[in-house]
Amino acid sequence: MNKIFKDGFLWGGAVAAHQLEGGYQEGGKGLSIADLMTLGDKDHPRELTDTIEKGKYYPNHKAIDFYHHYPEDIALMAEMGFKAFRTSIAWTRIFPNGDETRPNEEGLKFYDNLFDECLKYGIEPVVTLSHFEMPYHLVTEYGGWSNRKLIDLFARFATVCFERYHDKVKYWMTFNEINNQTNYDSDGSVYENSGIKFKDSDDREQMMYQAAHYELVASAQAVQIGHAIDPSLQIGCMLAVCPIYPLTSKPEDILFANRAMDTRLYFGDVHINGEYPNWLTAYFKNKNYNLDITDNDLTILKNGTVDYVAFSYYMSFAVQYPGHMNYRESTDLVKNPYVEASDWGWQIDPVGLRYAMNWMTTRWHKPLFIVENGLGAYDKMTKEHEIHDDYRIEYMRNHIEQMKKAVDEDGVDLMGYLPWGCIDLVSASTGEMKKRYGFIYVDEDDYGNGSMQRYRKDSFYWYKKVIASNGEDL
Ligand code: P53
Repeated sequence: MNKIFKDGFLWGGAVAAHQLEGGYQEGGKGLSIADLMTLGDKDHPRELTDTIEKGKYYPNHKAIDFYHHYPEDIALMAEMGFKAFRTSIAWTRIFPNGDETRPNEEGLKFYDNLFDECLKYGIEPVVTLSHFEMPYHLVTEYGGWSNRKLIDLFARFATVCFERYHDKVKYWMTFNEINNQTNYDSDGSVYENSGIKFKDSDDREQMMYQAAHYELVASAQAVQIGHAIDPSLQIGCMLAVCPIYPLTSKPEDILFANRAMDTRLYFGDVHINGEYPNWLTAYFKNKNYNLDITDNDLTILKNGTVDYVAFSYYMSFAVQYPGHMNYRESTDLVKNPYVEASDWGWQIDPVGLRYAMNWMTTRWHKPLFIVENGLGAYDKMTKEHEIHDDYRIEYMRNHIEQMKKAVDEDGVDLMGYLPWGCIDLVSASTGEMKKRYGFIYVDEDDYGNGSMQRYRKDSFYWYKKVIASNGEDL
């Protein structure tokens, strides 16, 4: 038995409400931003429509119908030996419009049942409060997170969740991949994080920093609320970690790569240190950004620092100095000649995981929790209902090996490993079903056709063995 990973290491998997539940109008659920995103693909971004338009397909409406299948699905995860299962609470099941004063009991009940189902098998639920699915009403009536009022509405939602579930859920995260919106030129990323739809005249970068500030304050407030309700709760932040390398050893490339990484991960600095880093304060000043950041906000940030750092890891990036220090993700990334990429162009880099874990440990001195990792790939089911996904096994094996080195040789404090989309689900970036991550195959195509039957992939049996041996048998 491997002794590298500590006792109680949280092996399991991760999903998000809007990408698997379906039942988008059941149990009193309100319309979320994810319910208004059409199907796209790797060359065509998902459309963000204002209403549900006839003739367009919205994959999150049905997703994999986890809303009705969850007992069967959790049983399969238990069969793999899961110790933990990460999901999110759909804000719209609890507050359908987001600004009601009283929560929707039917929505609360659904998550009671789901968490009980996990606990029945000794599976620890790990819960994200906000994972790309705020109520759409908050977009139309408030302008999403460009509005300070969202801080209080989020606090109300967080309070209800902590009060209701604190006996069942110990591990929490506030905002999923809060730093994805660093790429403010991507309509989808800012919409998913902040519920903002830009007009042509908008200063996208400034608006992103303002929205992120309100979210960081809301997060810090939620940490304080959660700890007041139950001091034993572990509340983390959640970052999309894509380390950024300099393409060459040219000093300007190194300097710029550092700045790019600081830009993507300053969110972590605020979550963990409770204050903005100097370079960013200087940057706001030099850009003449007049952000609404009050003294009271700064106090809240200081008093609401997180207990651990949860992160996703899929890929690394590379940059070359573009002649200025203002990192712009939509234009500044270059291809790294040393790594391969997935069919969706995500650069596969297991060593980058070890690099990132070292970077974060040195910088933040907090326990780390890998709450997403995996390979989105096309799977084929044979006539015998088998799925030979050796490419996925190889991807994970290589990443777990680097994880071991980080813990064993570098002394990283790692809480667990929860690979993404442990059951096939709707892709966040493209809306496709065929970009699959699961150990469990769901017989459903991009348009929701199929038997919806679940099947064990080869990786299912492999991962079961990995968990049983605590990471020894890869
Ligand atoms: P999909 C971009 C870069 C890294 C992670 O992504 C990202 C994204 C946005 O898609 O998202 C996370 O489904 C996210 C999940 C998402 C998963 O990675 O686009 O937290 O919701 O499904 C994989 O292949």
